[in-house]
Amino acid sequence: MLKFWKKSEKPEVPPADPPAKASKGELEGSLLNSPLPPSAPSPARGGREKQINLPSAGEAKKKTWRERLAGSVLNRDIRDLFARHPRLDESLLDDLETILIGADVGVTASTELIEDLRARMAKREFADAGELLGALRERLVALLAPVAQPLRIDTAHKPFVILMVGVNGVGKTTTIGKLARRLQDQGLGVVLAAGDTFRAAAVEQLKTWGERNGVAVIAQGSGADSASVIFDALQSTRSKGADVLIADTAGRLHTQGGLMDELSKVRRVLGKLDAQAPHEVLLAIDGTTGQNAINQTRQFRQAIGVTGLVVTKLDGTAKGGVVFALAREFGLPIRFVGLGETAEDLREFDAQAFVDGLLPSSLGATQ
Ligand SMILES: Nc1nc2c(ncn2[C@@H]2O[C@H](COP(=O)(O)OP(=O)(O)OP(=O)(O)O)[C@@H](O)[C@H]2O)c(=O)[nH]1
Ligand SMILES: [Mg+2]
Repeated sequence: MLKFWKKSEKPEVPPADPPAKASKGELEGSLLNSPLPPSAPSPARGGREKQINLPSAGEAKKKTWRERLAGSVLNRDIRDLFARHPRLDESLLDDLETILIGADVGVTASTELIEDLRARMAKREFADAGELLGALRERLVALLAPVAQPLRIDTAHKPFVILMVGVNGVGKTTTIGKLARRLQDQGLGVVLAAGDTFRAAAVEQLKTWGERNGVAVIAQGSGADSASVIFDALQSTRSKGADVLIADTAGRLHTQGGLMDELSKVRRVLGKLDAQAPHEVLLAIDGTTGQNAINQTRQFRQAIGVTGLVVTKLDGTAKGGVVFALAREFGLPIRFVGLGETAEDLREFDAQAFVDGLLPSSLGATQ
């Protein structure tokens, strides 16, 4: 974050197109960037001087939920549907149902949502298609609100142990990097365990992340036993007196029994040092995966007991709907969503901001 001190009352950089009402997630995201880094020069304090935050190269890319989610299939298809000047009739409901299912919301959740709208349309609750979209938005927020439960680091556990699991390439290691940075910014001492011992490159990836952000990474050579790396890391984190240990694990197919058993071993071994560890098992789900996300969640839940989800890669052209399917099917807390590749793109999950981003009310105002 570059900071300049100017006498001007007006920021030189206009705020990026905010939504009508800033959501909790957006406010929280912007506050993350507010503390003055220790290395920043101490500014001269004078009468009307005003602090202006200019984004650094990385932060310039930080976008609102709406900007990040605008490319989703759900957003695109509903925008197209409403742009065709829909009439408030059965065929609108049919088209909406097809779009929801096609965007991975899931057949059950989609049917329930449409049945509710159908009953209300029959009671003439909606004056136009825009009002129907408003009702759909409300139902979607209501579906997600119970699972929008932020990760709370209970400092009674020292360290608080987070185990990151998921299938190959979903964004586990990247999410660990982003999360470490976030927790550090909150003043917590973080240590990372390179528990993905399958590939040397995985250890390097985590080490690079640690070096860049000044976070200690506990690793052994590739081929080491994952459970023993994580066990050593817990001992070492304890002796350092750090607050949080985040352990990476190798990506595995939820159908690979042997590898899934390895996760139970990690839990068992950690339990020897702290009966309650890991305190959080975060399952990373790739937001572009579709309905397979349901199978993955079911299997990882059985194998290791998932306590929270991170849905990654929802930026770009993800369908967006899998978040609703997961919420309806499991009711597991969704801790974070990944809306891009930089540290700032890991956002605490916010049901209202997510629905606003996917389906802005303006989509219904096109008739
Ligand atoms: N666009 C986007 N890319 C992401 C996001 N999260 C992760 N990625 C990218 O996804 C790719 C895979 O990320 P990794 O963190 O290596 O995934 P992993 O689950 O650790 O992979 P394995 O260790 O091989 O199982 C990388 O190119 C990341 O930059 C996200 O939220 N948005
Ligand atoms: Mg990895």
